[in-house]
Amino acid sequence: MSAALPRRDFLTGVFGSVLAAGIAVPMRSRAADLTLKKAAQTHELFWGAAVQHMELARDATFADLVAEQCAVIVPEWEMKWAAIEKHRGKPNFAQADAIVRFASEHGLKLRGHTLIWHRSIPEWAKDILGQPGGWDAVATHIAAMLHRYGDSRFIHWDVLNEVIEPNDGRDDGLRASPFLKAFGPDYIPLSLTLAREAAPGMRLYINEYGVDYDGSVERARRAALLRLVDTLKTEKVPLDGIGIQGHLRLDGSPFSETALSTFLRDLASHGVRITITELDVREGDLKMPLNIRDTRVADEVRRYLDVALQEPAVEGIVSWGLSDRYSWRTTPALRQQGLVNRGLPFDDALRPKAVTKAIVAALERRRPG
Ligand code: 9MR
Repeated sequence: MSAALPRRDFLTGVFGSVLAAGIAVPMRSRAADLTLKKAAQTHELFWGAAVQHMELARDATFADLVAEQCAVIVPEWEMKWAAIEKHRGKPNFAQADAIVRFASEHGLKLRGHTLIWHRSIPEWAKDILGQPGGWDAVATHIAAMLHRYGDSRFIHWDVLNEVIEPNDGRDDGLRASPFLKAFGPDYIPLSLTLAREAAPGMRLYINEYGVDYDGSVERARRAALLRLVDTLKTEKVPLDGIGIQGHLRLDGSPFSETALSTFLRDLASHGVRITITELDVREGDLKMPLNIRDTRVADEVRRYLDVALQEPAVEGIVSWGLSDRYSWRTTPALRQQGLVNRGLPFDDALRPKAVTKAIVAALERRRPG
């Protein structure tokens, strides 16, 4: 692939190679017709990306790429509790609203992210969670967010994020978070129930990380998450979906196709839908030749999506960022050294690369559900 190839010609090329491989897909007359959004929609999936409001406001070319490639956007941090309610009782929705406005201006849907996360608790709330009235603060937050953002502009809400942590040593594998310490494991069904009351039509998700590979911790995480879903479903707690974050990495972590596909099947058998919610790849060596790096990233994503997309309950994919220009993986320290992690669909210059092609090809291999 030529790095200089314009985006749309590249995607036409992808389409051409899919046709050459003998897979019947309709030929499009306009190259721009094939985007991640369209490739996903053809297979009844959605493509989305996490974005930050300032990227959209300051970088028009990037904003155009988001509108062109995504059906769904996810606020990367603007809807988290610590961002919304820095001062108790004085929520500031301006940054979150900016993302919602961008979505409606461009005909995009949103995934809400996230109501209850141990890493985004306002300072004032940390102090009161365990005290009388602590639960009221949580409940007020859930209700306020869903009254404002619980309508049909949103396809899902991640009510709870990262509630599993086997390393915390509990028998149930739940994270010993400030929420669990203050309210016990019931905070999970209580949060979901409040979310259902506040937004009866919303699809409610639990979002989890570290379930993709096949090391001992990942196995324990998968088992704990399945147990949690089983309990919640048995108790008829409102839960519609499980988000699998899909933060991949090139560090040689063991991967098992069978373990991943069995896990997704087991989840689906409990009647939940599944979204890959935070897809990206953490590279190891950022100093290797670009073509080798890009091939490795593409291979990792292909191997993962080829398993995940064969599960009919998977309804969509969200990448955690759309371009390497804006990725939490490229820390300020890396950027300062002139290094950029290349783990997202488009590169730093907003050009497609090997992974873009791998994603489109994996989407094309999705069997009809
Ligand atoms: O990428 C997000 C980063 O910009 C924020 O500063 C951070 C704290 O809000 O959250 C990051 O997103 C996380 C996501 O919400 C949950 N899974 C892990 C993501 C990366 O840390």
